[in-house]
Amino acid sequence: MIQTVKTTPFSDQKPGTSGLRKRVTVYQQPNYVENYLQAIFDSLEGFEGQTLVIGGDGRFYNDVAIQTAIRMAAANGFGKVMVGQNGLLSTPAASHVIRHYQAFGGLVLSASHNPGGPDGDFGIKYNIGNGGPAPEKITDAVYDRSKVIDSYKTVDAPDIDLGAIGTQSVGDMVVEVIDPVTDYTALMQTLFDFGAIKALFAGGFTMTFDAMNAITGPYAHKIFEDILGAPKGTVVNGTPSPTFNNGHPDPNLVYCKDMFDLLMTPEGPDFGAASDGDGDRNLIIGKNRFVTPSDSLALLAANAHLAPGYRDGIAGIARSMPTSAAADRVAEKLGIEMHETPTGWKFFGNLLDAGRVTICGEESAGTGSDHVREKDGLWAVLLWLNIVAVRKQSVDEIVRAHWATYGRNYYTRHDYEEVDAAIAGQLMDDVRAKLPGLVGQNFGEDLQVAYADDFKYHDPVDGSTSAKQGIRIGFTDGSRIVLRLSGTGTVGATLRVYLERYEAADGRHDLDTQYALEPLVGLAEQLAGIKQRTGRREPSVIT
Ligand code: G16
Repeated sequence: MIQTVKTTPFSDQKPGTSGLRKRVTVYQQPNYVENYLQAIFDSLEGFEGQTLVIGGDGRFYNDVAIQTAIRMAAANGFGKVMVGQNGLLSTPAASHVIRHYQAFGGLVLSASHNPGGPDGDFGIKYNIGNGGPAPEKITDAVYDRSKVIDSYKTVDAPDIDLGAIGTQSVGDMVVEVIDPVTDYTALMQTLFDFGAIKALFAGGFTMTFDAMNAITGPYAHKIFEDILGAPKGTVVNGTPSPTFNNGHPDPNLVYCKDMFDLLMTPEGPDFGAASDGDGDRNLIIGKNRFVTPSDSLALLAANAHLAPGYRDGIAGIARSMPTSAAADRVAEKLGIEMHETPTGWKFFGNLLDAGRVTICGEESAGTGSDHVREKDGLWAVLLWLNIVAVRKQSVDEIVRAHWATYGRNYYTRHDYEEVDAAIAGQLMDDVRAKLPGLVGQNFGEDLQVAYADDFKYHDPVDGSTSAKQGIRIGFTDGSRIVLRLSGTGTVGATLRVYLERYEAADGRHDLDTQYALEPLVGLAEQLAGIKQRTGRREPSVIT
């Protein structure tokens, strides 16, 4: 029954920041999915008879790839596949299911916040037994294998009925279709004070949650409306659609502008939130107050003890390098470990497993904790609600009080998307070449370069190193310019410019962010010549 099918390698199956993301049309090439899956299985050892979790965000091509993955898992010797009903599992829920059922690993089928549909993006990511994205040691092996692969294994079996909860079989392998929401919801109930949040809603607190026609809809309806008692209609765009209803499921101020505008009006709700395609990112907006992801990380870390799951405090905090240093100040005050890692949730895994950090976060709208090994959009929303319920203050009041204690890190990211890859690479090389000469130089009245380097990470747990993780130019006053190329884009290169300026606790906290960062924007342009090289007059996206 097991078939070995001949194939020829593709040269472009190098996993990026988070798995292999490509246009759907690339994935639709004959054997493209099969090659990549076989390259993953060939890079793993010891899964004979073990369980593989499979889930996705419901985007176009999920159904096809899932059936292929099930047949190949059976042919490669897995004992069992657990798959979410209709192929659905949010990324954090998949991470939880892997951990909860002690699976060998899992396949997460998603391109996250990238658009879906026949002309959109698709992705496959392998997660290891701790529930987190495979570390570079594995993703490098997968890429190496993909370059020489000459056959894959599958079985001749009909499709599984993904709609039917319960057990079926493919060859000798058991396939269990599970409800995607149940286990995750139970986990959230162990972490947060659902009674306090319920009382908050019962007292008239209003919220709008935008599931962006993506995976969090079923989870959000269940948790916010059914369990916590928020009125029906609190969750909008709550039905997952293969094309995300032709939307762009990225919870930022560009794609959630209507929500932002609503929250800035007196008639708007008290709280607005959104999550992305696969449910791991979050957007938090209070009435009259957008909370930047970097600030959100710092605030959640500073207040986590107000939620039952973190009552005893947190062991440490980790943030990706481009994320602002706001969380560092919290860690310093709490006297706990602080880690700066490269971009990519996979780099937090070792620190979480070793118990050295409890809360992690990134400027790219991801926050999470040691409850799973992925960032978790709904977790962040629930922790915010828990904090608001206990402190009995608005989001705006909580944010201002935080700045008054720790100071404010003004922060923005300017993205230049779909830039010619060669031009972007040259730009980075040229800035890199300037770095040694920058230290000690003064720019304008108060910007003196304290350090300038290409970030290299030394993992304190397993001793591995990851070089060339982004250019950092730091100034003596705590300001920073960071430049790096995205590892999640699917066309050309995306240049990200991250800008940060620190204003002390007794300083000015009410400036417009773009205004506050104007000198640094100008300096980044002066050093990198972005406009002239790319021909762009302005960034594609400002977050
Ligand atoms: C992924 C990674 C994150 C990263 C983000 C952006 O998130 O898990 O760690 O911050 O991509 O990466 P880049 O700047 O390389 O595009 P997601 O939500 O896309 O899975």
